Order: sequence, then structure tokens, then C-alpha cells
Amino acid sequence: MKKVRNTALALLLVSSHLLFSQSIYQALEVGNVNTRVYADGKLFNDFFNSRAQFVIPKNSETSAIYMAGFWVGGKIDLNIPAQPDLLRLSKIFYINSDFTQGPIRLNNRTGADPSYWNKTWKVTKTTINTHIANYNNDNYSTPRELLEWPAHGKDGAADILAPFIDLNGNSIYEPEKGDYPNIKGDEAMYFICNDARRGNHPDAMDIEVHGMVYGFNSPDEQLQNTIFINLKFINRSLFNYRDVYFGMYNDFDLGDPFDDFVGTDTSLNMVFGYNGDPVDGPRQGIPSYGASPPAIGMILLNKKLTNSMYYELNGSGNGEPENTADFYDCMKSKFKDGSHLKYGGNGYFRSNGATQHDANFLFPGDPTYYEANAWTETNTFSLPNSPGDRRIVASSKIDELPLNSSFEIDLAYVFAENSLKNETNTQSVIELKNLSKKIQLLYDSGQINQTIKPSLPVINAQRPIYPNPISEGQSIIIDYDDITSVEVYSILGKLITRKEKNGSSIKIERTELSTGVYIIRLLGSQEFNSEKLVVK
Ligand SMILES: [Ca+2]
Ligand SMILES: [Ca+2]
Ligand SMILES: [Ca+2]
Repeated sequence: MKKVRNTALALLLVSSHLLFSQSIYQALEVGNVNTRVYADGKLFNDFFNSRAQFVIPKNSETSAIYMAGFWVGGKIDLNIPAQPDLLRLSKIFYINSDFTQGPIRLNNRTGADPSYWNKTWKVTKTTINTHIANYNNDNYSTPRELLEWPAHGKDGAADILAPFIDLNGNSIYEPEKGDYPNIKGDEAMYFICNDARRGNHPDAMDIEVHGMVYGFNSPDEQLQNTIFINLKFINRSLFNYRDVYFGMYNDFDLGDPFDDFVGTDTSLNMVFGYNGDPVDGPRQGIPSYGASPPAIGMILLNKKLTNSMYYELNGSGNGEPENTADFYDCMKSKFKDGSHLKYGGNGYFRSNGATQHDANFLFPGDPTYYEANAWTETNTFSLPNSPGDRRIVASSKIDELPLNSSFEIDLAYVFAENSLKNETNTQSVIELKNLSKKIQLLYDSGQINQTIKPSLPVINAQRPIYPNPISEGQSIIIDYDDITSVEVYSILGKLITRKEKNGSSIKIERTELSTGVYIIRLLGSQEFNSEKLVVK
């Protein structure tokens, strides 16, 4: 069943179908989630069938999110007093996107050929570890996804695009020499898109977006029920932008899409969706979660959540944003009639329960317990809200975005079940908050966004080297018969130098290396041990 709200939208759906067919997707199945990522940045939907596609548990049919999409907006900084604001903004909104797959050509700021860039790149950690271990073997052939990794632009795009580990430090991606994609997680999907100015989008910022969507095949519930996203926004325009906002538009739909509640947890930088009643569904044609439904949240991991906002699907002054200014205002917690979100009621100033006080966050109270002054879907200071199909936009003020600069956003989508099965709709919110705290801690400890380090053989002492540590005035002589060359690596795995046997030995002078710790790889007809060398 499609979530078609009116005839106009139905027509839009049909007419846009041809457009989407140009944007390809791949399935991302990692941890407990089965979802989709499109080449132009659209997320979590089966747009070909207008169906929610954030399936969790992954072998079920139930989906927790209908779709999500990023927004970015700001004002051109002309530095001329009294000059009216020149607002620029691009967004992914339901089925419509201002972004097209591919990078921006730097010379004329047009989008690169979208048919060439109509790809997503999926790489697993297993593939990379196999590559690290085998790239030097004659009978190893580099997998296609590593060969095709979009490390470098062409046709006037930036030279360096997708991140990679560059073993020899020459800024050239050479998988045949052991270079590999710098992915996060156990499985990652990468895309590149842009909003370069086109006739039908005069408000484009000329921004290039690099996205990585990733997850973990971990037995830990906190990781297997979470999808992470890294987004990099690069200003390829001729302008400096100010008052820049990043927004993430989320249509949380836990199973049945017509009984949502939403909320904000400002201490966790999280917006979340939960079921409006203790039983999700049933609704014909839509798989639902039933009794004791789960909850879903989106955390901003590396930025402060500065605003959260919604709009009414059938509202007037508080209805769907339409023009660029409406979308920008939405990221600042304003409705399209320009009125600010108010604390209480449903947030619209005309609603019952709404106070005079401006609010930057939608339903920031904790729905898991009652507090007289805490605003939630059920504690509106009037009658409780009725559950319905909610969308919630989570925003962060980025401020300045000078030309040629960029900013990065790290996000996590966290799913939590009601493990007590106690037939409430809020137990899963308690569990969501606990899981989200753990995810943030893991992120802060560097365990989430760490990349795969080049691995060198285990250090043992078959062929020790002397002196070690090495001090000023000393040199190392390696004169083992069966060792014909050595490679010196930094502790991060970057090749510093390679030396061949000259006569009967290999010599490394103290003066060749700066103070620090290195890995010496000993090579002959076979690979020997690697030694950790301390240079004093
Ligand atoms: Ca290289
Ligand atoms: Ca539901
Ligand atoms: Ca919804």
C-alpha cells in the first residue's frame, strides 16, 4: 500500500517515476538491517514501488523508516551592507531530490555526466582484509569493487574524491600496489552527488556531497540494530555561505505509518519516532510490529542538534514546506507561515495547549514518564495528540561555509525493541535512549568511525635487528643471508622507505629517520617477521 495523500501527489509519483529510474540503488544488508542507498543520496525507500525499505529485523517484512533525506541551506555572503539575503538551499524531500549523482566539474560548476556516475560502491571489510593479505600474490586478482572505487575524479571534477589508504603516499589510488578504500564499519556503501545549478533549480548551492552509509555485523544489539552515515558537504561554488543549516528529514514509520508519535531528546542530540499506541497496526497490506512495538531514533553524533521540527500533512499555515524559504525556516523551527514553533499543543500557535514561548525542539519532554511541564505528544497542556503519520526534521546550525571548504556530519539510526514485551509503546523509548547513549560513547571512543589499518605480519623475533632502539650516531646493519630487502613503515602503515641489499648487508642510518616508532618489514624469497623499531 502506498502512502499517497492526495491526487496531486499520486500524479507526481507517476510522473517522477521515470526520473528515479535514472538513479540506481544497491541493497545494504548489514547487522540486522536490510535497506537501500541510492546514487543521488536518497535513503531507506523502495522508490520504484513507493514502499518503506528500512527492514528490521532483516529477515522480516517490517520496516521502521519510510525514507530519509538531507537538506542544506545558507545565505550567500556578499559582504555588502543592506543587501537582501540571497538564500540557497537543496533538499531531498519525499520522492523529489535537488541532487543528482556525480561530482561537480570545477571549471564551470556543472554536474558531471550523471549516467557515468549512476553508481553506488559497496565494499566489505572482509574484501579489504583479503586484499591487504594478498595483493602481492601473483594469482590474486583485485575485486572489481576495489578497482572501481571512485578515488579520483575525471572530466574536470576534483582529483581526489572517495577516501583511500595510500600505502606509498603518492596521492594516487593504486589497488594493485596495495591501496584500498578507506571504509568504515564491516560493510559500507559510498555515493557522490551534487546540486549543481540546473534550469529547474535556481536556488542550488553548488554543493558536492560524499556519503558513506555503513554498519557492523556485530553480535552486539547496539551495533547490529544501527546504521551509520557519514556525509561530507563540499562548497564548490564561487561564494562564501553564512547561516548554513544542515537538516535531516525523517519519515519514521514503525510498521503501520498512520499511528506515529515523535519526540526529541536534546541531551542525546536525537530525534525519534515511537508508536502512538501499544499495538502497531494491523493495517491491510502493510507489515506491522504488533504489540509492544519498537522505537527508532536518529542521533547527530558529531554536531549539536540545534532544532527539530515537523509540519502538518494537511495543514495550511503549518502545512508542508513548498518554497526554498519554507524549507530553510523549517530547519529553524518555523512553519511556512513564518510563525515559530511554540511550546505546547501540537506546536502551532493556534493549537490547543500551545503557550507563548518559542520552542526550538519538537516534543522535547520524555514520553516515558510524566512531568507536568514537559511537553510531549501526550502531555500537550490540552488533550493528547492523536497518533498519525509524522515526519521530523533534525537540524544543526553549521554557520559559515567558505568557498572550497567542507563540513562533515556523522549520524546514526538506532532501532530499539521492547525487550520486556510489556505491551506499552514507551518501553522501547527507554531502551532506545539507553542504546543511543552506548552508541554515542562508542563513537566518542573512536570505535565507530575507525578505518581499516594496513596490517603487517605479527611481530616476533626470528630475525632481530640491532641496535633497537637506535640512537644518534648509530646505524642498523641487517646481514641475514635470506633477507634481501627491507621496508620501513610508519606506525600508521605508510611506507617511508624501501632498501635493497647492497653487497652482503642492508644499512639503515639513524639520520634517515625522525624520532618515533616504525615497523621494519623484512623480505626475502619469503616474508619474514616485522620488527618494531624505536628511533630515539
Ligand atoms: Ca598510492
Ligand atoms: Ca506504526
Ligand atoms: Ca511517518
